[in-house]
Amino acid sequence: MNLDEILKDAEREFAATGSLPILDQVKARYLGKSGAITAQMKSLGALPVEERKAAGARINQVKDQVEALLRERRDAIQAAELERQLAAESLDVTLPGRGDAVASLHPVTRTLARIEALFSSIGFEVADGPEIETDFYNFTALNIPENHPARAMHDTFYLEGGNLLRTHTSPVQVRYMQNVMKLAGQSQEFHGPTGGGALPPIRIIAPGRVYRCDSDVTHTPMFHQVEGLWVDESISFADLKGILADFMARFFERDNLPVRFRPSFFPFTEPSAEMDIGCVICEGAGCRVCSHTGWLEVLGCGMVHPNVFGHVGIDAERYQGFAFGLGVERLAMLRYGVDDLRLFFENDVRFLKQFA
Ligand code: 2NL
Repeated sequence: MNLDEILKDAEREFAATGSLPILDQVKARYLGKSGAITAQMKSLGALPVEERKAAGARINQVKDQVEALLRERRDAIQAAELERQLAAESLDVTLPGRGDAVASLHPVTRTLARIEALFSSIGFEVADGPEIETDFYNFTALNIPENHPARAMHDTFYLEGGNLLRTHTSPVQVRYMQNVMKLAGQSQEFHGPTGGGALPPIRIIAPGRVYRCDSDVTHTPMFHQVEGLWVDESISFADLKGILADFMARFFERDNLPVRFRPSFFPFTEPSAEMDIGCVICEGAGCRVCSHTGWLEVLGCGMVHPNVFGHVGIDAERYQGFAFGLGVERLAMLRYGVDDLRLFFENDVRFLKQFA
């Protein structure tokens, strides 16, 4: 093959190539170890000495031309690829923005805020504490016996090392009572200047997340609870009834909301009760939500058990108190007419938007 043909072929083949890896393969056919130009170089040795110099110069000239063609083609392919990439990644800066949605509070957050506002308005302080608790604060101090089913592995999330995720917010109230004793100088560990004096009234609610090993249509492993506690020298079950009946009437915005208390049992209160309100969905006529009874169970409550006072060093002969615990998701469902607990945990914006 003569050099002019080699040059023409190279030009044609380069022009027909559209990608860099293929171009490298084509290049090898001319400039590679067994390429056409290389073969020409090797054949020089067979020529008579006087012809070699001119022939060699001619081959080098063509080789330079092929290399120049190659560079040109490589640059063109690179430029085309860059062009393609820029076109694909281009931004249309004239599109309308997407940032005009207004956020809103989650219905559970709103319900918590409503409960806190109502109790704050009658002098309750809002207390909080750790979600990771010890066995003592979550169970022992609350008079929950060693063999109680709530302490079992399948009901409570235990952590390595023996701590656990609190199953109610009562531990916050236990810690609060301990701190009041310490500040009053009456705790066993701390002997302050006021030893022997009266305790200040303890009037708190403890809202927050709680955890139970439970998951089905009506239970989630994390949910929200509000517990409440009022301790003083003459707190009675009548105070409990008045405070809680008034709270429910204000929470549901009903002037004459029927309430009733049924005897119950909790290890941490004695006596204990469940509180029902007249069904706020059917006004007592009977519906699916109240199982056609006209009543809704809304919380558990009772008078603080003397053993609980004993665990925090409060004199149960001198002080009494009532306590209660309620589920926030349940109150939110009743107030907003939500019929499926799982909606609170799916973060579907179409659901959440309705509470803006
Ligand atoms: C429920 C309702 C309840 C309490 C929680 C409480 C807290 C202290 C002392 C005594 Cl520090 N009681 N909390 C009382 C009664 C009911 O929760 O259904 N619990 C399983």
